[in-house]
Amino acid sequence: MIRAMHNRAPTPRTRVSHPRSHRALAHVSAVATAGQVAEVHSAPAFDFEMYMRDRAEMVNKALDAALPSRYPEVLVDSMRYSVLAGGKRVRPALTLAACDLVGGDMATALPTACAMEMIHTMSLIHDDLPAMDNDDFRRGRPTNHKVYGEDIAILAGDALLSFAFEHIARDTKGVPADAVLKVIMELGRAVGAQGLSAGQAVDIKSEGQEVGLEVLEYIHHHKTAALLEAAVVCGALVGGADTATVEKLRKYALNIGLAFQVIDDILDVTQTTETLGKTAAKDLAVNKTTYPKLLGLEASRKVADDLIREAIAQLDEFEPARKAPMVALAHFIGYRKN
Ligand code: GRG
Repeated sequence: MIRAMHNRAPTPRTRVSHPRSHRALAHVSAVATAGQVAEVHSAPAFDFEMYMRDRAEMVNKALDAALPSRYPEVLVDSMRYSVLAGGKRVRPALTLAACDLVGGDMATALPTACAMEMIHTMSLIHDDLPAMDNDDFRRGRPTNHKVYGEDIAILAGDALLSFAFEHIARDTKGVPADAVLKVIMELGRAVGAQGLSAGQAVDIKSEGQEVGLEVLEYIHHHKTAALLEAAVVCGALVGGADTATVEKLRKYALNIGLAFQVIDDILDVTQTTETLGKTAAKDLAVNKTTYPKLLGLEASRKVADDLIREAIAQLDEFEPARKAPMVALAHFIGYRKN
């Protein structure tokens, strides 16, 4: 059902009543039984902090080695400035975890994981531009265009986007060519006119407008969930997953993807700029429609909880120890503070 919402174009500026949209989400809570939730909470001890530190270190090293570092310095400095500025590294962690979950060799997924982070960073650079969200602060430092100028920031984003695909195609080793092709197709779709670009276009054009839940879900699915979906699905493809498993993991990803943006909306009004590393209360300032604005904080929190539960329910067939990282990543996304 989430897949159907993902593909369907909303009617812009039509207000959809909350009850209908809530019915759409109602099955979410029904699917995850109390037993499943209990199983998640009693899963074997798993040190998520250590896991993420380890994954971030692995990805940061690989990014540093992969990113170009020669002439023209201004362009490569600008690319490296934003990519190596930190960030939670959730998308590459998901790619590596999905590959591992389906029995693949994580090393083979490292170029794809890095590509996810390059494209994510590229989207942040462009999102922060004056023509888009016009932000001065990202990952705890001045935004790319504040340091390098708008012209170079645009080019750094362009270069990161194309380099991501080049990196996957050239540096993925030990994976059948047809799986690499599928990865490139998934990623291309996720960022194009049916993915991030679409979500961003509708988001921008909806600013200051009366927007209902259906349009908001369209924006969140495309602007945010699409790349998280690609991160998980591409990790599974590199790991050699069969179609049924890929599609299960896609559902997991679409649920955590929507939850990610619902939580982002909540954090915008509940956290400080310092905690977020980006300007807080920005959605309010530009009168953006968000989940808290449409539903209130408590109901938004419940939507996120239900989505996380539904995501975890997709992992039923895997043993607790094997799925622990994917379960912990879902929890982290649902309960993060920045
Ligand atoms: C990729 C072709 C292409 C176009 C991009 C600008 C744009 C079109 C889309 C904007 C996408 C965007 C910035 C969505 C917001 C997603 C989001 C909640 C980002 C924050 O992610 P975190 O919290 O950030 O993972 P860190 O800094 O931790 O990585």
